[in-house]
Amino acid sequence: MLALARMETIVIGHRNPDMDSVCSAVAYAALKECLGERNVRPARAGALNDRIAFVLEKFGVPQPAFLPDVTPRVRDFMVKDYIGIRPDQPIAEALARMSAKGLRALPVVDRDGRFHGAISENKLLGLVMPSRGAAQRAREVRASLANIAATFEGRSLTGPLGTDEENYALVVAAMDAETFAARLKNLDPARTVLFVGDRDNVHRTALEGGVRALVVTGGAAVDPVFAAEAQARGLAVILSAWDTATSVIFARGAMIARHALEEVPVRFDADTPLEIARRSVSLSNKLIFPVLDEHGRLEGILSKSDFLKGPARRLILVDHNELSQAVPGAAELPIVEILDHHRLGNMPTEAPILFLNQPVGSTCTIVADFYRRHGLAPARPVAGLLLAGIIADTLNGTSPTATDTDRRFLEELGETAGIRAADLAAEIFAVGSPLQTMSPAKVIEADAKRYEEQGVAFSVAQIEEVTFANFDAQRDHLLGALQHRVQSEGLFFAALLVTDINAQNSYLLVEGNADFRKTISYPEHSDRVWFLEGVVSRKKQLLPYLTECLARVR
Ligand SMILES: [Mn+2]
Repeated sequence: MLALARMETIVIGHRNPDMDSVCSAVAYAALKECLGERNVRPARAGALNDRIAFVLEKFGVPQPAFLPDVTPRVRDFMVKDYIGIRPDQPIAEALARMSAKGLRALPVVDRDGRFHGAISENKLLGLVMPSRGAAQRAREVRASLANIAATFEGRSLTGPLGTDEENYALVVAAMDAETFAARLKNLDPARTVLFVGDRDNVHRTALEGGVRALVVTGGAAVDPVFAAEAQARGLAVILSAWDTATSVIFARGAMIARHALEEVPVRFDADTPLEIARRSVSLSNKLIFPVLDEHGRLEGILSKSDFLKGPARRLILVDHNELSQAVPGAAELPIVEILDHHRLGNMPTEAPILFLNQPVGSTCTIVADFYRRHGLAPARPVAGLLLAGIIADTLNGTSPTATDTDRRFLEELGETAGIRAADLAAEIFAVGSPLQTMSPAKVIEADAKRYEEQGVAFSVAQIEEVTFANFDAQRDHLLGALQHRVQSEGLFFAALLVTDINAQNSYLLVEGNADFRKTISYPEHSDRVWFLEGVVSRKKQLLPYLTECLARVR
């Protein structure tokens, strides 16, 4: 249940998002919300072009969140409100915090937020209760008198207690004064803290023997005259309400955290991909790992148990189904639904999912159909976005990919949105000609899709223009940009389809493998540029053609 409560569902289109993928993501997330699903958010994997921004603004819909990468990272799993301990605090306090919260380790952090190391249950156990082989350490404690007294809420009768650390020996005088006097000869009195009940003669022996501190246990009273003499001669006298054995056990917790530190050489920053963190953590015997910011301050703590948490996000993919086109990191998250109208190129999934791939003109048509099936009408702004998505993908119902279903929704959604499809189409395509408003590098990547087939990778981009008037001036720059992309991404070829949506024709520009280019049989417009009469669809017309050409040279 906990995992479900924090689970967020992201509806997201392909990289280099186009109108259809952005609008279908927003509209489908809105439908999920209407259906009562919680924590469903639309997102986009890339920048919005001017036409998409125009449509969102026209219908008053905020831009979906920009999520360039969904790889699970340390920041999604670390604990930010961790419980820590300062280096100058006693380990007794660390133990109290650990046992109160059931923790097995604490980070040691100073007042500036700097991480010093960890304190673990295991290490503390060894310090407080050494093995028999280390028995001579069993009564030693490196601490100040003030911290020792604090562990059993002791009250000093001889003024403020020292705050300098020493290696003290905790000694119990469960014997008569004479035996103790003999034993004191084998001790270093200046480092001895003596625990004893109401035995006045032992108190006196301790004072005469130069013992550093006397803890009078069991709530026993001490003669004020003795206390005054002790103060004058430098013997600290401390009252404990606890019995001797309990007071000694508590006193062992007086050591400060700094001396009980364990180094933690494995450190992360919040951006570290979780998988990389998992590998380092699996090789370490530590329990907690610091997540540090760029100033070396502790931002969070990653514990081994954090890796058992389920993923915090799951994905609904719209307008694509191939992982090579999906937002980076998608393969590491559960994909719970796919709505698409492209060729199948998806990986097998582990669990059954809703997969709807319908050969219609746009994903927005599929989403509009979902509303209809649920007996719901999209709100006016959502209808506007759905309309825009269908218009952009089907060139307002004229592309060979357009179906009667698309055209029917163009009509219906126009009524709901309060604008005729033809009018919205004119407004959309009048916004910024890509050739005039974008750099050649941006033009060829704005809507580029990458494919992997027959052992090679290639990319195909498309832009829509309302005229070819600006084409010739940009042609050589576009070829240069394609050439650059071929080299930088190691592609077999890179193509750009420039479509005149009024005349319903396209130019095809191809850079890359020369043998491949020779297989293109359309009329040549100029070097590496062909004229494709009646071709307006990358998916339905161009891609099958390019795949065929590719088969001839592979
Ligand atoms: Mn589409």
